Amino acid sequence: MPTSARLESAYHQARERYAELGVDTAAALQHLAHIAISIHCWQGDDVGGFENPGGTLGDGLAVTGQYPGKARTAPELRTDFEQALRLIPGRHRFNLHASYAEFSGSRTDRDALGVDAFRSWIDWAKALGIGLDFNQTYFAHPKVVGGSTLSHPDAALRRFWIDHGIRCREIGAAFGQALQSPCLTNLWIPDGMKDTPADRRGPRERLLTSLDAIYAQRSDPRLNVDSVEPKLFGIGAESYTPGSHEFYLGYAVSRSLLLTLDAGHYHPTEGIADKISAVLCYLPEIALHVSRGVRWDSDHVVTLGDDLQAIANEIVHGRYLGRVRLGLDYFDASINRVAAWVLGTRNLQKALLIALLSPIQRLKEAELAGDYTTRLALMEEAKLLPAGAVWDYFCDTQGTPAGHAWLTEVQRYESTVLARRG
Ligand code: RNT
Ligand code: ZN
Repeated sequence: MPTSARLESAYHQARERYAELGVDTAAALQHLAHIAISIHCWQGDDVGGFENPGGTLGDGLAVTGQYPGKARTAPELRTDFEQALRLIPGRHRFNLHASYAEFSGSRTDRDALGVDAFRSWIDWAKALGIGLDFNQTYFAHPKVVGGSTLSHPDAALRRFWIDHGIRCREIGAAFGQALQSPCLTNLWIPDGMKDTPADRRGPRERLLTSLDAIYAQRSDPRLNVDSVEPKLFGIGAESYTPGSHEFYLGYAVSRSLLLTLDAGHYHPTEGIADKISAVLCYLPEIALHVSRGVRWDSDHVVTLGDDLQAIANEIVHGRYLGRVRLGLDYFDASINRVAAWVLGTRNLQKALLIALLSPIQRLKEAELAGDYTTRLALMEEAKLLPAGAVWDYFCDTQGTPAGHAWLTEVQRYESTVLARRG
């Protein structure tokens, strides 16, 4: 039997099995096909960027691994991402950082960045028919002083970074305009203290004032939407970060911004899944950085595990799909980087599919009736339902490889393209 026919017959069996539980697989696939994930540029080159070739990362971020073939230039990164896209079903977005600016001739520092440094990215995204998202870059720069940017005691230094934030929001709006798709411009800063601070208030109040200067001008939400990303701790900032969860939650609610929940930014056993329905009581929309911390905020490639499934379940079962902007945030330099993109994105899609295929109506009914036995029994039964057959069928009908066939494509790309890089 040809592969497609085999996948289709497995799908038909699965469809019947799900129908017995009141689950409509066709509706699930229809939903899944429309979920766009914002895929991060920085997995492709170990968060290097192109603004300052050979620069070091630091400032709270660390990438480990020496896998050969990383993208050394923006054109290489684009080609690699195009290869990843061919192996990921659906239509997605690309999430750039300001440090991925490309200069032809004179360079501008981050406080004076303009959309011209991103023209090639825009033209490329337009040709691919995808939207762009954006991130302000407050790391890997000499003006990160003593680990601080927007909360630094020096007003001139803060001003530099405020101007960076303003420029990035303008660039985000230009992306939105050029691509006819609103850009999410995210802000994360590395500011913090390695050891117990004497003053927790000062940096927070300075950060608040800096943020108010960055966000003084409202964006047209049809072009650009803004989000702020909290973090509890970081490398070299183990004891204190001014931009903690409470700080930014209050900021986002009071200033009508989005909040970005990053799965690696909390205590090691604290997931973000349970935060979604809480925060969405107060904010119309949030953004996610789906990531995987192993013992710390290590940004491992996202795998299909309990934490990821809990996030997907909350979004889907809470009917929040239209209010959560899904993005990925991880960087592993120890494996093929195109594979890392494909793996993490497909895993998030699989988790969303499993959530869409869950017999949630029956589960909610059992819960409302106080029948927690049925709730638990059905939840456990659902774990072995044939979601894999539905996923394979989805990949196939979307014109992307089903099962692990994508890996052969990555290996071919590695030997013909990546292995030739110095
Ligand atoms: C850092 C934040 C931030 C970065 C990217 C590169 O802990 O998660 O989102 O990972 O901006
Ligand atoms: Zn993040």
